[in-house]
Amino acid sequence: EHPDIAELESQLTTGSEKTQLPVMAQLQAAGADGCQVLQRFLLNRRQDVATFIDGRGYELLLQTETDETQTFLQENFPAGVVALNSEVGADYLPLQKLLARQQFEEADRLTLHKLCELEGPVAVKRKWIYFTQIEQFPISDLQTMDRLWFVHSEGKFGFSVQRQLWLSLGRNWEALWSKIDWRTGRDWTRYPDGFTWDLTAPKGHLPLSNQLRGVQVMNALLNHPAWKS
Ligand code: UYC
Repeated sequence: EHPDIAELESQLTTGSEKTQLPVMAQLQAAGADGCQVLQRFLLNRRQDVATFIDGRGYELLLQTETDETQTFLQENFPAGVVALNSEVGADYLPLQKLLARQQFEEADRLTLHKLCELEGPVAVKRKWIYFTQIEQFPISDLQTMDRLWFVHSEGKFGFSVQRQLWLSLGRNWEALWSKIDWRTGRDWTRYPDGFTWDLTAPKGHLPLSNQLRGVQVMNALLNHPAWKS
């Protein structure tokens, strides 16, 4: 039957995040009227720091692909819902575009590339970062990438999520690997096909950090001052 748009709107504005996620999907499915509610909702929240609720709303409108929603996004959120801050003039728009479409595998590769760029041209060529350089990486750049992952994964992915899990496991790497499905028993998960490139993955599964050369890169990333405020 016809969903009651007004009822959904009131659930959207008063509900918990857990309620808001399915309500947003129902509004999008309800067509133009529902999408207008989503648009108003996003506009009303845009003074605040974006959460994964804003990310989901943005994604749903993006998926709608009507002229109205696309014009709305272009005019009001041309770079998405996360501020793409960088201290070094890096462009995070391509990462935003991949994550907003939940293209997690491509986004993971691009994240690795952006980290290499933060180190410099030698790292870009080498295709992996050297752990001693990581503490020099700008806070705002790491926070931007983390926020993009978090906001476009219903709060599941990102370095700060991995850090929280790692701390909650008493900083035990072995425990973290199993928790985030990077290892099962003695077997490392195989790149890329063993990993789960969608939201059915466990919390903290992405982005990846290749452990082939040891844990120092991951250790330096999760200990960066970006997560300590
Ligand atoms: N890979 O196994 N990985 C690669 C992971 C390991 C290996 C890339 C993560 C274990 C080789 C990414 C895990 C291991 C290559 C990841 C994982 C291993 C490769 C692409 C679980 C063997 C290069 C970016 C911890 C026992 C050959 C990059 C190839 C690539 C990520 C092997 C993102 C999280 C110890 C040989 N692995 N990696 O850095 O396929 O090359 O290109 O971590």
